[in-house]
Amino acid sequence: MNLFVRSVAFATTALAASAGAGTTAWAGMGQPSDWQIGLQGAATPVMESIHSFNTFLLVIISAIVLFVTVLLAIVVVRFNEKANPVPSKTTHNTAIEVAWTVVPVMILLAIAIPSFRLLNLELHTPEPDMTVKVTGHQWYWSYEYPDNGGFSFDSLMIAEKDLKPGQPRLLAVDNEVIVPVNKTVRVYVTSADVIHSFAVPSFGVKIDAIPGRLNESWFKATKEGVYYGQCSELCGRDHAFMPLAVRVVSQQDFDAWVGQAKQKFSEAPVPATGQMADASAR
Ligand SMILES: [Cu+2]
Repeated sequence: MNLFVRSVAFATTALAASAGAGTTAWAGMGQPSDWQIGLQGAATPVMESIHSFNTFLLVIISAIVLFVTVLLAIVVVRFNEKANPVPSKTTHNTAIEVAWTVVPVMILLAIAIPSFRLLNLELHTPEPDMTVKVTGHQWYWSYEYPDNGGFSFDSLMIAEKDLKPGQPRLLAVDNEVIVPVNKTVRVYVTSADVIHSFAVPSFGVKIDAIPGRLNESWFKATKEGVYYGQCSELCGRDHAFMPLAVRVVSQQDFDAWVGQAKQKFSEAPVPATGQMADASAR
């Protein structure tokens, strides 16, 4: 019995430790990785908070699982018919009844407080440094930079046969969203046709793109790099083929890109027609 309890304790602790570590050590940054079991790496303060909350919950649920397993083991071993032929007829125990009401309430409170704090962080955009407007289409995204000259462009997935080395399959796009590092970026999200969802796991952002409505979210990327996401609301035939790619660069590189982008995207306004002429490529 002691050995059993000890092995359950060991297994649960190991599971909690490995899954907790998985959120940072094993998970990809900006994209999924092989054998990943945790969340993607955190590139914004919001995602860092999501990581901590996730780890906190994991500790709580591991402790509960351990506790219930131990109780169950005690019941099975000590109170089976052979070990305990004459069962007690006890029906009430005030102390235990108060405890099993109060303790779960305390646990729920301990979860609710950081949970609401996290929701508040996600939902209240701090004073933004710039805005990007994101529009979902069947089946691609378009982006507009109202604070940087108002240019806009479409962003389409690169077909598998056209991928360059290092570009991830089903995630790489022709025109990435470029944003400066350590700047608060407000995203306005809407849709031109059906409901899509703008989601970048490493930023901790997921918000629906709804036709006729303007949703708002924000992120402040603290690490340079490319962060991928996917449409996260089933939107039709090519739902799986409208990835999001956000490249976080230094302010200097961002300014240089804005200069080029203004020219590039104003010269040839891209007609938003069905881009899936090469659907056979996938
Ligand atoms: Cu979709």
